[in-house]
Amino acid sequence: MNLFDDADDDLPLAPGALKLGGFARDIDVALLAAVADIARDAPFRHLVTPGGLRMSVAMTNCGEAGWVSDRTGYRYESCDPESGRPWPAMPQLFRDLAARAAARAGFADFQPQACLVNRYVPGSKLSLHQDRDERNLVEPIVSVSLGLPATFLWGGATRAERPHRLPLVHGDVVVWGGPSRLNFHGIDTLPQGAHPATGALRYNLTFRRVR
Ligand code: MD3
Ligand code: FE
Repeated sequence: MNLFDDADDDLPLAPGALKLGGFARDIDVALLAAVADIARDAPFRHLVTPGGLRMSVAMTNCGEAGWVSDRTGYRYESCDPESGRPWPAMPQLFRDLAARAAARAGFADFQPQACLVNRYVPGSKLSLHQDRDERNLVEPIVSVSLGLPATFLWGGATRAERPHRLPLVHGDVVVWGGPSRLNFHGIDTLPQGAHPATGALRYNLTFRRVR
């Protein structure tokens, strides 16, 4: 008997938004190996916000476009500004996972263009924000959590709404589409911890159509 079984259920969060508990757990080793490959080509870096603050989350990308931030703003770029080369190709394993998850949430034929890879250490956080740098707001965003558990902060359509708190653990996948696509959201300060697959790290992959 598994008393924690409900963590692996499909959990509707809002119209168009569905948590698939543990959906990526059985391919975790391959996903993490692919992240390591990507980071060899396009190393994790701490981007600077337009306001001049260094982000505590380290980021890299793969796919035909990658999200970047600097003093001039936020945008998607087809080349890594650090190397001047195209971002690493998106692994087929990533494409297949994103498409399978999206399909299960009712979004057929999802073909992500960009994968932003976030890396958290204990103490890192992602302040409440909206994802609105994508020209395509019809397709969902698919997110995959690996490593240390985190508390996802899920706000409403305005910054004023106090966010709900949702635990995200290793292998969880969430498909964010429909009316909640523009909701404010973030990740609370990551607690100390150690995970068998990642040590003292949390990774999050987000798959997007951006153009
Ligand atoms: C809800 N990443 O990269 S993933 C981000 O865990 C980001 O690193 C968080 O927010 C992370 O922009 C959360 C879940 C997520 C991603 C995008 C969303 C939830 C979302 C866009 C709209 C609504
Ligand atoms: Fe976001």
